[in-house]
Amino acid sequence: MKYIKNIILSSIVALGITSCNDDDTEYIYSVKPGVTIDNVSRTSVTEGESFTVTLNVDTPYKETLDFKLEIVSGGDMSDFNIGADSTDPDAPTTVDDGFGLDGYLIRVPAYTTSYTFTINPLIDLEVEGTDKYVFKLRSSGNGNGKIVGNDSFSIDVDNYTNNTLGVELHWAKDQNYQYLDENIIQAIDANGQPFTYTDDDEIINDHGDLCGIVDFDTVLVDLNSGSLLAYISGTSACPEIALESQVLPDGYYGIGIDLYDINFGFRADESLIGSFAIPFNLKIGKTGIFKTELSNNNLFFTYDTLSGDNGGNFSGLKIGAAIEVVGGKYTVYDSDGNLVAQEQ
Ligand SMILES: [Ca+2]
Ligand SMILES: [Ca+2]
Ligand SMILES: [Ca+2]
Repeated sequence: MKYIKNIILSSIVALGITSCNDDDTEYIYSVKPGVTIDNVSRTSVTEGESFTVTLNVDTPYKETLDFKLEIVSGGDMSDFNIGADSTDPDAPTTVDDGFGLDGYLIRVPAYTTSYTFTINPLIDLEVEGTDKYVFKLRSSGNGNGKIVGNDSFSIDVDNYTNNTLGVELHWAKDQNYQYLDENIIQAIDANGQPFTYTDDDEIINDHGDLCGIVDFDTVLVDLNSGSLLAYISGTSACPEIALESQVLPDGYYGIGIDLYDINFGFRADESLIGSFAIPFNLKIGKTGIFKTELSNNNLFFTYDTLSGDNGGNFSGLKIGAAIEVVGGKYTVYDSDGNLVAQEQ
């Protein structure tokens, strides 16, 4: 009997040691709540349509249960987002967050038995067939919950089509540059009068994403009359994307790119040394029906006129591409007039 007691005692001591190594001893005796993928609201959608996924929790828990949603096949992270509003989605995780592959955190609130979240397959310019997106849910973050049963689900996503003009302008690039720091110093002379002088000028090497430095907008131009017709996309976003601009009647159009602003965030005594080109990539199409793209590395430079310096009067505008529309079909040319693609 004494021998058995000793065993029990040493077991308790062992448990005690385990508990001390854990942040919170009471978890040792608790069972993880089991979470089941209970319902996927649709079996097929078209890009732009949302569907919901409902999770059931077998035992309500006093803390949130963290899971991560990943796309396994059929698409990638740019093909969907999650959240009640697809235009203001939840923030995705990245590898830097320490949750592994890129995905979305799904946080089941404390004390709930059922939780529903929304997945939004996104409209894009791509001309595609039907994709089968396969998603996987895994325990993540605080690891409070565990998946019971099937941890994956799938949905068929049909290509969305629209006869309107779609334009995507991309200009992300990590750019190296140098700037001069004049170290302008404000001082007071012997007579108590303020004066400025420059101390040792410094040349500083730096780099930055042109997405955050340059602001382009896109504008539709009638190339027959030379008149500006409308903004295609004039936001602070990078890239500038407008997937459903307008149906273009037969005619000859320019995709104008307006250089609105360049802002390195320099202080008054700092200035760019030299200059560099601002490359862009332009995708043009009818959403889901026709798409082509071109790149240009020598149309825009850092010394170009900025529209924003002139009250947004389009003085920074250049024609990035031309579209000839005949019988509703597009023929796309680059800024030098070279044929890029023709809609069949
Ligand atoms: Ca797609
Ligand atoms: Ca598509
Ligand atoms: Ca812009």
